[in-house]
Amino acid sequence: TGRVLTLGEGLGVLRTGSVGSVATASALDVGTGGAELNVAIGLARLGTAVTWVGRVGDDGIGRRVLRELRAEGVDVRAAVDPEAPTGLLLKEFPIPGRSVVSYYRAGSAGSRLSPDDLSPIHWSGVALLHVTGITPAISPTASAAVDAAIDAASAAGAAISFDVNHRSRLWSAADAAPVYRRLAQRATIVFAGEDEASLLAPGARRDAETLMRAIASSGVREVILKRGALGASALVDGERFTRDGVPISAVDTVGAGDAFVAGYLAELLAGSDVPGRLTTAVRTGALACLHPGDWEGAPRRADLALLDDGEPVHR
Ligand code: KDG
Repeated sequence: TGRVLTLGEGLGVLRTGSVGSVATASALDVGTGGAELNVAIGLARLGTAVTWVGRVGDDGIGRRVLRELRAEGVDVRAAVDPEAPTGLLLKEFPIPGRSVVSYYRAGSAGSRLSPDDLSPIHWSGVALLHVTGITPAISPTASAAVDAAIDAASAAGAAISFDVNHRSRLWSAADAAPVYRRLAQRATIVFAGEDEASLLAPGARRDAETLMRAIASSGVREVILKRGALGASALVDGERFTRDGVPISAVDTVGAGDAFVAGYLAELLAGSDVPGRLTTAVRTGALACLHPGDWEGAPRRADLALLDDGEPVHR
């Protein structure tokens, strides 16, 4: 075991209550999100000690981000920035099960993350650093913070987990791909969707095995291919594993990948083998799809069994 450390932007999430558009909705639900925040909460719910590092504005949304993280048992190392607002994300559901996200985050407090924000961190207790491809997209200083975190974590002997998380609304694939390749080369564990894997391994044939072997060839020990409803594949120390998805009817898939990562990493740190890690990961990912929020559906350990249990009512 040991602590996970993650860093990134925490956002307010405003979403239509059900199918609808902000153009006509009369009310919006308020929540929070941000890929690394989602992973941190997912881990905390599964019993893994986790620290989140980030910056929020001196505003209600920023206070909400910090409250939610603390309420969920995440250790928070956050700066409150009086000079910039907390960023926002708008989520609309044009048809059932389909989500459309818009960002209001340019110049946000979270994007002012920099290597200085890491100075209070004691790396000795950190077993694993988790970063995503979103943080380098939001600003040059945030990108530098990711590199500085990898430097410090590597020096402390921690494992490095990298989830590509390509966001085409933040930067182009052409700009992003070299950064993703550089981060993947420094990682112990890489998570990618199939399209993202192609960014890491340009020119490789697009079947799972070829993509995973191409990514592993740069020295990555564990490559995990997230395949959404189809489940996941992994290549760990040269050995291939697959796990089918869990059939559910998705309300909102935003955040499912983060819950999947939390499930995988929680099991890794608890000492589970690769099949055990994948079994939990596809379940945490599936359960996260059942809630319209970005992390609220992420399960606690006891909730994992809900997917097997036909009982509609527990009394
Ligand atoms: O993975 C879910 C995230 O995408 C969401 O919570 C918001 O971090 C976010 C982003 O940049 O899209």
